[in-house]
Amino acid sequence: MLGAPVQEGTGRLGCDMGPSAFRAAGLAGALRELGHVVVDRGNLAPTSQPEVRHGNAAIKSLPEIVAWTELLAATIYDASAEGMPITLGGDHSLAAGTLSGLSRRAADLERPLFVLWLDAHPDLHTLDSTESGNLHGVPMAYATGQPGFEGIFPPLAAPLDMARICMMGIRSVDPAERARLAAGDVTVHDMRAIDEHGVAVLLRGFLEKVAAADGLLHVSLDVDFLDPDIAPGVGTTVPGGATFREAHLVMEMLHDSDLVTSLDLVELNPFLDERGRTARLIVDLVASLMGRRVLDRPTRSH
Ligand code: B3U
Ligand code: MN
Ligand code: MN
Repeated sequence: MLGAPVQEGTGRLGCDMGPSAFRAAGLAGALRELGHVVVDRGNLAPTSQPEVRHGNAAIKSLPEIVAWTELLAATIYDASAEGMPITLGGDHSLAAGTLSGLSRRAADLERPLFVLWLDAHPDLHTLDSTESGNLHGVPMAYATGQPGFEGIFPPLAAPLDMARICMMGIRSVDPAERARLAAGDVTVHDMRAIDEHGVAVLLRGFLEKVAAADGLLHVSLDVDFLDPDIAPGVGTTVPGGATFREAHLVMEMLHDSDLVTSLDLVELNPFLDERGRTARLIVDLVASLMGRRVLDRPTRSH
């Protein structure tokens, strides 16, 4: 576990308390109860900020986010050699750093990196296209090598192949992101697809691809993937998100696949939460991902 209390990527304060809330909700204990060895490395903090600038005047806190990206890229690269890094956010801009570090690890291992992006948003803005200027909206564009990040963000060992990304829960897409998704071959299972087919069928198809390619699998879980009725502790609530059971089923299937090699938990804002219920829900979801199950034997899928 690594705390990354970055909040400058959102339009509001509070995500910096995310790592503390995950700890207070019992994340380490829940994983130890399942038999895992858990090491909490505490919270990271960048020590200096680069002098970076961009012509888009809307952009907020560019030096802070670039500093976090550099720090996380190096830290997650190292941590991925030792075990399964779980990055406790912090806002989703931190995924620029984790994906950068993991793409370097995947290149070293000569294994393809796959990403399951659980989010209401694709976070596929470039520095030029973001209108809000909130840099939690850009990590996917950076990680997939979209133009305009060069010389500002750290260079990637290899850009993430769009064909190895699966997004689930998507229900808020800006026009520039829509155009990028139309041009690339990211698999996008929006809420309509989930309603129509169910999460199990959609996720199984992706997991089969990861397994067939002997890939690394990074899971990036944005709290707003979940319906705001069950997960109010997030700054960008979008109605119509994943239900309690859909989210647990995704996590249970991920556990059974034995493919997940790293995890981001992002966008929890404890200031907006109701007595820790969102933090506790995320802890329970991570427990499902790490092996908690209803019965002491695998659940039969047929
Ligand atoms: N796409 C919008 C909204 C947004 C993206 N990510 C979150 N919100 N959490 C933007 O500001 O870029
Ligand atoms: Mn996000
Ligand atoms: Mn989101």
